[in-house]
Amino acid sequence: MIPHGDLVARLAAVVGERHVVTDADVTAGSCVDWTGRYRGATPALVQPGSVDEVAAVVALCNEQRVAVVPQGGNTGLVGGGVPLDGEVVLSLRRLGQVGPVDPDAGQVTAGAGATVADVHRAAAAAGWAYGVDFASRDSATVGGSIATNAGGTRVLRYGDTRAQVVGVEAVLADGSVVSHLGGLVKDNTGYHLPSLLCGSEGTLGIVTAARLRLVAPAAERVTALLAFSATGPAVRAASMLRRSMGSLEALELFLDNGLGLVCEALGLTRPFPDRHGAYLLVEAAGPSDPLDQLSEVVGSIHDVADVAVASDSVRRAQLWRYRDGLTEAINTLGPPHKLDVGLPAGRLAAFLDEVPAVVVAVPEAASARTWLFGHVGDGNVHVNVTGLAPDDDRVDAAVLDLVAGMGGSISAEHGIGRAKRQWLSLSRSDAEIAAFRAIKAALDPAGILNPNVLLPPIA
Ligand code: 2HG
Ligand code: ZN
Repeated sequence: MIPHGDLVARLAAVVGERHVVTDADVTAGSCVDWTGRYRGATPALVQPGSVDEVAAVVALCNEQRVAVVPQGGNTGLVGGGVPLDGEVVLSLRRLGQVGPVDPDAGQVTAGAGATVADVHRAAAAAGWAYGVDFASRDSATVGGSIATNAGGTRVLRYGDTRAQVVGVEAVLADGSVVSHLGGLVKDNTGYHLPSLLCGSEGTLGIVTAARLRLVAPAAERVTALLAFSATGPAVRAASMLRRSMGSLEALELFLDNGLGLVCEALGLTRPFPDRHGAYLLVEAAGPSDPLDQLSEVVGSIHDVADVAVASDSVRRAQLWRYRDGLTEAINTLGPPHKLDVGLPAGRLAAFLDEVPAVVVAVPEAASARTWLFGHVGDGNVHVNVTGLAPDDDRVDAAVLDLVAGMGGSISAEHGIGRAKRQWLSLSRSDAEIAAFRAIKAALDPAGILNPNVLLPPIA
């Protein structure tokens, strides 16, 4: 292994001395994930300012067999973007360029370090919209959202990040650059590298820019919070809303304990005088006001216990705060165990009802607290458990077993990262994992690109 000082000097020769940070006090924020559950250390945080510099850094690390963790806004939730094994951290934040928007195609090319909010702003300024949105939009980057194939609240309407990526520019492990940013919608010329890189968690290449498709902006938007006595009626109503309203853009579920926690942690007033078992946050958007249609559909759902409706942006944002504040509010209780899972629609209500009992049945978890919420329109539940030791993964195992037993996925949208790699076989067959390993070996033979995530270690 190259001596530390030599590596730092050679990295500095590529990106400039001030863009190689070795002071542990300064790198500390890049070495711990957003939840505080995953914490490591790095010999160097490298901040290249161009694709050529990224390529030169990666080529150097490949030659010297130095492992690299790419990092964007560091908002990942599965320990996949922090140096848990002393890797070099390669920050893409300086590649933050966006635009110009191509007004004819409705596309924009964005650098990996641009935030998702930057893309929203650029799209809106040109009369378009970006189809992916989630609460960490102001920090999460385009590169990170592609590496994790981020989902969020609008997958229901526009699909996940993969569905927005028309082309990518990426640096491969040997330092070569693949770039296909022309933006052709139909282009059947071989393997689709954007699909491969979306969700690859930095293990196959480092995305440096992407060509993103934009969508038509909605002139009118309405948000409603519906209260139900329990999860069953809420899940049934979600399915009915999907069937009845083509303008549906978001369909989010949370339970009463989560609502109470958000109100307490963020100082919000409860939305309804009474407490209810489950809540659905519904948003519809389109060229004409969806309020009448939403009111009619909600009026036909017999077991809605209470409703709050908002059309103006201030009141809509207040309703969203009850949902978007959950992650932040849960973190006030200490590092949570986060299990982002996907269930077949028909098993969703049963899963939501069974999880809390499965958690407290685990040894030493009797006083753990379970918080359930998520994108119910996509069958995506965020199981958060607090009150557990960060490295005690018995609850994780029990919940993921339950998910797999119900035919679900152990990761709906956050990825596998470090958190779930030991359970990959619950969702993927031996043959699939062997194919993953073959792809990894072909593209990164020295194993330097985020080598400790996604694939389980070979025993
Ligand atoms: C969300 O939907 C994010 O808010 C975070 O995916 C989920 O905190 C979580 O578990
Ligand atoms: Zn989510």
